[in-house]
Amino acid sequence: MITFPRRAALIAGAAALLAAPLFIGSANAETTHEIQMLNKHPDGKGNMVFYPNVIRIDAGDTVKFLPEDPGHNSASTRGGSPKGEKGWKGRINKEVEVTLTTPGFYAYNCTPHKPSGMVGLVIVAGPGMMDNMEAVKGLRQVGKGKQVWAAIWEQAEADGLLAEYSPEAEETAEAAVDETGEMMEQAAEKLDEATSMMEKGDAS
Ligand SMILES: [Cu+2]
Repeated sequence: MITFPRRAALIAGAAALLAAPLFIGSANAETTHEIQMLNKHPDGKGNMVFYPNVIRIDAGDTVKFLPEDPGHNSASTRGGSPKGEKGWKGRINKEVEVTLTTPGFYAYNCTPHKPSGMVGLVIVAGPGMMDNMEAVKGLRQVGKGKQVWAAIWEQAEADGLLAEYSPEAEETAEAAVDETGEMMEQAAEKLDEATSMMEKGDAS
């Protein structure tokens, strides 16, 4: 019979094995990304901010803008979306949710606080994503927006968010997901075995 500490360790180990690959596997699914609209940056980096103000997502993912503080909205910046994309215009104090299917660069701002630097960038990875990069980078910003816009692009560059979409990298990621899927099946089998061993132990 399996003693209690051993049984607890076994269950904890199996649970960890099962939980970790599940998390990796979900990276491939369509995801919702949240961006807060705030009066103050949580780390003191200025007032009137989108947080975070630059993200890279996969085509088909959704971005949700949350009105955490009053007085803000999220609206596409004119000329700041890929060709054929109309963009969005959220109302003040309202949550707005957009699903972005066309790869490329999307500039947006808060209508009342654009001159205060409340601007942001969403990068949608996929084929053809680079087509409008220079156009969006060169958008004319006003007031403090100029400074924030420059900082956003520096940050994006530093974090590797401006990298061209690569199908090879995508395939590698998919292969890794397949591999973790197999690991999960094996772990599930082991868990079944362990459970039936425990049940036998309990019965004796
Ligand atoms: Cu605002």
